[in-house]
Amino acid sequence: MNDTIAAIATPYGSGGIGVIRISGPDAMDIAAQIFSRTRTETATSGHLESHRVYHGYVRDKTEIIDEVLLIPMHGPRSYTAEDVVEIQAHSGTIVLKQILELLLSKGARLSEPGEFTKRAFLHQRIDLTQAEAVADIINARSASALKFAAAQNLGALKQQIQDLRNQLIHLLAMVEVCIDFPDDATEVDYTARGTDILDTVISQCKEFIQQHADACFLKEGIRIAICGKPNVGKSSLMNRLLTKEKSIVTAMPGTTRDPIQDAVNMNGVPFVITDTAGIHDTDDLVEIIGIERAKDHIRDADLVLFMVEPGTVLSAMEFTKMFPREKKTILVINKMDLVYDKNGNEKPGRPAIPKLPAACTDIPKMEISALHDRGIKELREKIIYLCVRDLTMDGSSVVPNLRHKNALTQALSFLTSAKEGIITGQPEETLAIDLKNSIDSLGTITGETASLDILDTIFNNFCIGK
Ligand SMILES: Nc1nc2c(ncn2[C@@H]2O[C@H](COP(=O)(O)OP(=O)(O)OP(=O)(O)O)[C@@H](O)[C@H]2O)c(=O)[nH]1
Ligand SMILES: [Mg+2]
Repeated sequence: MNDTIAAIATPYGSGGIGVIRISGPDAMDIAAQIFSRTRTETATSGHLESHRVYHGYVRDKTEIIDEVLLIPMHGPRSYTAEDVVEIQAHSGTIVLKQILELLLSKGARLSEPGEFTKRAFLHQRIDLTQAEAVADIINARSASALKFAAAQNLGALKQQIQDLRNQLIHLLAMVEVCIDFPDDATEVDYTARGTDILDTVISQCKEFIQQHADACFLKEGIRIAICGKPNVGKSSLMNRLLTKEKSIVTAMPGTTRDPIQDAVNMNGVPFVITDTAGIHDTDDLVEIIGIERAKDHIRDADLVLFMVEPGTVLSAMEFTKMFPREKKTILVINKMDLVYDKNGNEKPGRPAIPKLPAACTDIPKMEISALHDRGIKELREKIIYLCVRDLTMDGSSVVPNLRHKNALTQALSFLTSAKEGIITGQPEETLAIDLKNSIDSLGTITGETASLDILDTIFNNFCIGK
């Protein structure tokens, strides 16, 4: 962190304004060498005051590259807690690149991905959960994911993990007094207080792990698989839900072979929808492979849309074999335009509406026409209701990510062992080791005890300039 880094912070391509960031001990000096406040000056004369906006020019010797705004921020009141300068230039690939190259020629180094945020962490301006939330905010694909990321960025998870750690540190202190001063041990009875603390921390860790399970799909997208026999209109429904022509639709059964996948945002909730090959008995090798892949997607899906068309008879065996009872499923009866005309009157000689086998009548049923866009809005509402109703989360809730969950699980095993140790009256030394390990596991979440490997994994996933 002894050098000064620079990067283009805004996306590649043309736009209104592009931002270049510089951070480090020489940020002010380097900026002053390429920036002048008037057209006639060749460099900045005088001191750049912190948190002011300067209008001026970036120049390479005598040649003006761009008219810019320059914002100096003296550390620690900056994003990285170091001296930072942001230059707002016109956003074109060449102009930003030229300014960046100029900064590099004056002694700045091109930053690595996530290096600005990593510096903010290393200077202890933010903890690791807040740093991760920065990436989550940038990558949020839905309003709900953004809400959780924003809460985490403000320190919601950090605060709660620190509280748990502090309780354990307090307990560890009591245990260590007993180890160091055995004569006074009778005065420090940690048994009752210790069990209370461990119960509280254990139940909170379990709750966090559950919250991860409940809500991680809000970040990654709820997985929906559309499946059924060939030609029932699966691809037509896929295109309706995506509101674009992604899957090929033809009157020929067996049109879709490879699974087709795309993401869509419905009511602020992210979904990843997969259209699959029609499932039926076949000798066609390509179809057989497609059907196997369809089954994989059904197995992995959070919700299955099982599609049928009027005239189909559903056998209980076929149905229950395909859908395990615990799998969320909606029976979607498509092509209802063949049954009713647009005024809702039955058509003469209409095909029969499929009925669910007796054992499965609790499965929700929706009638639609993908071709005529009927019932799609209601189907969307049903999907959202089924997938999101169990979540009772407000803006202050935290959603631990997979890394946090793994650390919590590890902490939980040490905590359970510590509690058993107290109950069975194991030596204080063993108890102290379990407590220390659980404190360390929780510390990896906030970064207090995180290894370099963990830091590299986290920050390498950032974009350059953040
Ligand atoms: N009448 C009517 N026809 C429909 C409807 N939805 C789809 N179709 C037609 O049914 C045929 C098959 O549609 P697809 O969407 O390709 O069906 P699929 O289930 O993806 O078919 P495969 O990929 O071959 O398994 C096409 O001719 C569609 O126009 C509907 O709601 N009503
Ligand atoms: Mg298809």
